[in-house]
Amino acid sequence: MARKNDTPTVQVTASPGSGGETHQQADGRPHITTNHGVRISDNQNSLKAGDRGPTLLEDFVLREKIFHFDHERIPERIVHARGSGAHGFFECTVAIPELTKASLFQKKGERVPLFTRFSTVAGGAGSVDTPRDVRGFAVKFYTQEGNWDLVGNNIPVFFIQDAIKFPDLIHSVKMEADKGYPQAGSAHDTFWDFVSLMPESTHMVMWAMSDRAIPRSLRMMEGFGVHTFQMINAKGETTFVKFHWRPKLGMQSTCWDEAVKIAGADPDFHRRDLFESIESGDFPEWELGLQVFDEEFAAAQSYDVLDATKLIPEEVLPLRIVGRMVLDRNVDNFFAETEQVAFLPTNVVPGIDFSNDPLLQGRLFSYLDTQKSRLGTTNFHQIPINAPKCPFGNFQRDGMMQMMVPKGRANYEPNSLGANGEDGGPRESPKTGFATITTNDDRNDPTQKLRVRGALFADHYSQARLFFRSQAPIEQAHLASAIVFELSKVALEPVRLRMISNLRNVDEGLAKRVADGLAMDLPAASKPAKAPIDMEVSDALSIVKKGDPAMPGRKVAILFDEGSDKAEIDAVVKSVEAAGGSALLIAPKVGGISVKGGTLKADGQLAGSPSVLFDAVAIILTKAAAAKLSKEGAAVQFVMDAYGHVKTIGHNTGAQALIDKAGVEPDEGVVSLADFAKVAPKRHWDRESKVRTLA
Ligand code: HDD
Repeated sequence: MARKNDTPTVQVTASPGSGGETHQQADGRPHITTNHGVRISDNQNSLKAGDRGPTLLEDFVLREKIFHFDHERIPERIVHARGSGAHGFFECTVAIPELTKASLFQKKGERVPLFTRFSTVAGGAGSVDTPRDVRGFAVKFYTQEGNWDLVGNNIPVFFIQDAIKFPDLIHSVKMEADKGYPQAGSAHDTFWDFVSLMPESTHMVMWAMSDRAIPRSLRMMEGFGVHTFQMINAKGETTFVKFHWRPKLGMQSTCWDEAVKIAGADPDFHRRDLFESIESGDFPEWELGLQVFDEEFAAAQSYDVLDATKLIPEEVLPLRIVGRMVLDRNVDNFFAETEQVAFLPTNVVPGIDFSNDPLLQGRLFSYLDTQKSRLGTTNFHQIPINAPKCPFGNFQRDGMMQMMVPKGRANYEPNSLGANGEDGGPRESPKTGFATITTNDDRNDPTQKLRVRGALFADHYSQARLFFRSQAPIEQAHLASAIVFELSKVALEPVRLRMISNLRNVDEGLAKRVADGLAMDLPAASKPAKAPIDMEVSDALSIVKKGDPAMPGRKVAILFDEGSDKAEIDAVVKSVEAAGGSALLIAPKVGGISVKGGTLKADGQLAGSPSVLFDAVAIILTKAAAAKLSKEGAAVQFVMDAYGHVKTIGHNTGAQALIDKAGVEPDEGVVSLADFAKVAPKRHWDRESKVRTLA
């Protein structure tokens, strides 16, 4: 359930036992073990049959080691594969409660931890750091209200206006599909072909061909949220906002010739620069600036603020600096942290919201999807670098690599398990939970984004009532009995009561029958959100009212034994088959049984072919066989069940003793062999009240 994500410590070589001396060598070093904790005595030699013999399959130490190695890599990011990250913090330098209720902006001096990853876009994970390319600038704030990911670039605009063009853009810029090159560069046919056909890319091309695309250091780049976002304050007032990161060191770029030479001299130039500066205590720092504006401002511009290929010049709308980001800790493990970090533009916190920018809207789909593909499980949020640092929990369960062990049975909501003294799990927070800003970005458009259902959806009972009232009496009895049975299995009395309260809105008679069946007092009716109405009864909703079933597709059993009349048996088989059913012969023994007129083999042995497997039964016996089978439990049960399950029973006069023994009373469903096929598929519901009590 809800848990706090403590800073993870990963012991690569230590036994994962209780710690302490027994898990350490004499010199204090931990034992090397298998993944399952077994100490390894020799990590240098595999197990062989003799000193020059083949390696043995038995060597689980070798196999586990190679197996794990074989699976070390995960799919690299489809874009931004090459990246470098670091831990740090965000500090609010100017509180802005008038703009947003987001907790990280409420108090000057307040800090939240964060993780930032910078990246190139086009190249693979092992490509060089200094191609001419856009740089990713992604920040994950671990706030007390959940993670906020600001997934931006070092350029304030983008190539395309609509996310539907993103796969085309990326296909065109990455290495060409047939050749597999160039790596990490846009200087090739397909990229320029694409942008030449996409006039909306022109602005971004200016930026991408500028010195911004060959930064001197990751520490010397600006960052941008690119899109227009929204903020909402505690009073519910909203505003548009664009986010900017400003490097304390100022901006600097390389010369192109320099960038090319650095690629050869030090392919890891930026990664090394970031790592070493943090290692030496020279912590990179950025200011967070906001461009804040309203609908009136937006409407007054010559471009659409929802268009990600446009920026708002600072001279028109100056930045308001509200905080700073300091990166002060390198990762302990590149893979566990930088590679596994999963940024999601959908990660917003109360106080921050999206706009209708169609590029942003598409991103809201894409990132969650890609993380499943990259990290292999919907539980990627449990990986320490991705997990919130505030308590979190819900009713999502299971999935690959589940690390949590939730207790109890509350894995759904609503539930009333808490009233029973159980842990009912977490609940919605209507006041403090994230609530989408309802107004449309175009405030003149009355359409609202709402989590609601239309007013008529509130009628929950009229059609339940229609269904119940449309059933034949026997069907109503079955339905009531079924609820009685199910609720009798419910140990939580308030649940039974609540259910009966609800049933009173369906049909008073039904509620009463259920209450009686459970020997409970009838509780007050629950108050429906909308009072039910009486709809015209519909016979089409009833099985019984649709008429008697026909023979095709039905199975009939013919019980016989030694001495039975083959002619009688053949006649029943023929009539059943003629009507479209299938007849199967059942006898105490399956091999050749001598009957009057020949020998017959049975399709099923009596003990293994109870009458529940058939739609109707015919019993064709001699008097002697009937007397014998009356002492045979399987035979008596066969008939008793057919009777109890209100099936048609056809029989000859010889079978009477068995019929009587099974307690069969004459009714329209107990017939002679001559009439059998006509009524065989039918259930004789009038009989049911004689064989069981229904609610
Ligand atoms: Fe994206 C990664 C930035 C548009 C789909 N994107 C990714 C990363 C950054 C950006 C910085 C790397 C995050 C990391 O370090 O792990 N992307 C942007 C910006 C965009 C943008 C600033 C436009 C303003 N992206 C964009 C669109 C789509 C994507 C329109 C798809 C419709 N982006 C992805 C992705 C990636 C990704 C495929 C690959 C790896 C990942 O998400 O985690 O889902």
